[in-house]
Amino acid sequence: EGVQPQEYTIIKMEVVAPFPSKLGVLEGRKVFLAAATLRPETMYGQTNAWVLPNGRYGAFEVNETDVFILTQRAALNLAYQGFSKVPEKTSCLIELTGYDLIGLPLKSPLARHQIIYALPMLTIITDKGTGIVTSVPGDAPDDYMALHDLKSKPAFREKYGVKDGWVMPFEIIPIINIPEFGDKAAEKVCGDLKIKSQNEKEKLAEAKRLTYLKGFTEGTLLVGEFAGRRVQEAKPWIRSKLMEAGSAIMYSE
Ligand code: A2H
Repeated sequence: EGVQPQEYTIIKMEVVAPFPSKLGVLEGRKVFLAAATLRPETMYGQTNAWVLPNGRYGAFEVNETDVFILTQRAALNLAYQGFSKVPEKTSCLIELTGYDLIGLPLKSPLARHQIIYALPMLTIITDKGTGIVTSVPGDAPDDYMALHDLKSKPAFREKYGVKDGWVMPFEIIPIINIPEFGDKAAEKVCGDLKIKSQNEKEKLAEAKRLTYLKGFTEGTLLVGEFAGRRVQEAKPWIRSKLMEAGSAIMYSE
């Protein structure tokens, strides 16, 4: 845990019915994978969600209507921030693992594709955020490499039961221009640093450092309602719009 509180936007990625049998008890409810992000302005570039295959998740009632899938730890934090059916307690309908979530079809706010899929990422940390991550491979080096691993390694897809149709149709979406790195900053920086897979943690930390600051201070949006605007300017606007639409909430830890 850091000393400074981290302010995340939780993006509500709706699970599209009919649900698989593992999620059968949730049928008829509004169920969301709850993804924690620091970059709500990048949601135009979503290609999938990430889950940790061996991660332990649960489906929690956050109010009268909505069910969030996330870690128990995040559910308890949310309960103390006003997001639980039972004040200051979690209300878990069913325990799940990441394996149960792989392949779920999702409808995510601002995403270009009608449906995107939950896919395995091996570097998710379960004691940070919600344990669910939304994937923006144009801008996030971790997302770019994890999607690259799935696309380029059939054996990796097979190992986790990932169907080609959940991965192959989803190309990188250019959403932000950074003068030094172009329109697909993550691809450019991962290439420059010769990163080979999602497991190269030190190189990826460097790639994140290079893109994250420059993206915020020098980036310009290429798509959506705020195309042509600076990232710095558009970020709070897009976050507010997502919250007003009921597609996102704020979460801190
Ligand atoms: B970011 P910080 Cl486009 N494990 O969202 C691993 N990574 C996680 C996570 C977890 N449990 N929870 C959140 N994250 C990711 C978008 C994005 C992000 C872009 C560019 C950079 C970026 C799309 N993925 O993060 O350690 C989420 O990915 C660069 C740091 O709390 C979240 O924001 O600082 C970010 O890491 C939170 O990281």
